[in-house]
Amino acid sequence: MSSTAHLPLHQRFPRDFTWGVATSAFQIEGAATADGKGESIWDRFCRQPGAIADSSNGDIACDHYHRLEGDLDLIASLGVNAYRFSVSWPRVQALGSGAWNEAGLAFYERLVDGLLARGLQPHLTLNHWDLPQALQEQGGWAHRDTVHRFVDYALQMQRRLGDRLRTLTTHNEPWVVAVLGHEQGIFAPGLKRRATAVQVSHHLLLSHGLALQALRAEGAKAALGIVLNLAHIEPATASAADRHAAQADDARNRRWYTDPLFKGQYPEEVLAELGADAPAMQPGDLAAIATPIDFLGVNYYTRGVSSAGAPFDPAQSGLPLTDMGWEVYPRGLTELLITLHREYRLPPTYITENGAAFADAPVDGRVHDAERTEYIRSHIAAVADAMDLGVPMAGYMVWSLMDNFEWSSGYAKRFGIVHVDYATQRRTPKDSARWYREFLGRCRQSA
Ligand code: IFM
Repeated sequence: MSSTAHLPLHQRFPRDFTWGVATSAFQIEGAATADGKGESIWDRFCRQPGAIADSSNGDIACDHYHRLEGDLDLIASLGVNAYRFSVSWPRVQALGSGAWNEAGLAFYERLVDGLLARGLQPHLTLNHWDLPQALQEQGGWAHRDTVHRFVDYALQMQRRLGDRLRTLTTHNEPWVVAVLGHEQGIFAPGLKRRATAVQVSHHLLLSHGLALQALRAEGAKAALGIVLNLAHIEPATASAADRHAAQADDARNRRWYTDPLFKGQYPEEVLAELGADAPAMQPGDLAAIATPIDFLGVNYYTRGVSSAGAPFDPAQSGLPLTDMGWEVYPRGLTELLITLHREYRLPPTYITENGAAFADAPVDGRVHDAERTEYIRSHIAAVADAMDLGVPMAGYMVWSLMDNFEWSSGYAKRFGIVHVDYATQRRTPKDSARWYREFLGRCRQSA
């Protein structure tokens, strides 16, 4: 392995590297009740008083559902070769079981065909959190039957689109669904019980594994995988207590997902800590979860800092912070990838999300988001550093194509490289989009 650190950044990536932008259905589509779409748990959660910072919802969002062609042109204009999006399950199957909604399926057919017509690889995610509300009424992800409903949904999407997808991801960020949605209650469905969250995490992983088996049995053509939100976790100080806290946090938040996926077992120390809250499992569950993946998707935004004492305050670290209050820490991405590769020998790995929220607004038709540009540039360099050290990186995708509904933060946090004026739905590429396009142009020329 040789270092490429002396080369200009655009010369550090292979010709076939995937470069993209990412979104998710609920965050951009709007059209919440159009053409037979059913209610999702996020539609319902947004209506709970106090759930969303600006009391907004996804009813209109970026109105992407009605602006598909223009948005596809916008993506193509960025010079990327890939687009990561998710399917709204209740748009294609209103109740999460039973009848399929032809209008919803047709929308995603147009999306995928529109990408291919523009020379863009489609990267589809099945579950980016908007579970049909009807399934929630029956227990949602805490209920084992939802696992089988999800497998049916995965097969239906493969039958309709599987021959045209580059990758098919089962779940986006199962930790968020389990912990924020079912333990902390700050995301849909807003439950606050640790045992439920743990059971949910198990069912998400199980449905991932069983879906992969079913998809392969039907001749999957797309590469199959899962997307995890992962942080490189460091101790606040070198003290033994802080180092122990970091190891424990790493086990709870990262290895709880990566160990079963790659090794077929949950971390013993977390099972011991959970005691009676450990998940109910059936024989064969862990083997199903460990069904080999074709790729891993990693969503990386910042590091984690663990302390045995008072919680670490990012504002005191001296590092730049994004609008989310998250430290800008690109080296953590390299460290994380190296740790994962050392522990599990990674399959081809994509950075499926990376980006930053900053408050920005157009001035004379331009948005000068130098901080976001530097964030993206420095994290792309961190990916190149990981490749130098042997990590099999396959692609990088910016979160996000455009400003959108940032869950419980509503529309106040802007992650896009394209600015959205929600009053007019006008899209304005920010300086970061211009930089990305120029950078990708240089990559193409030197490859
Ligand atoms: O907007 C989210 C996305 O839906 C999942 N990953 C993190 C992003 C920023 O918070």
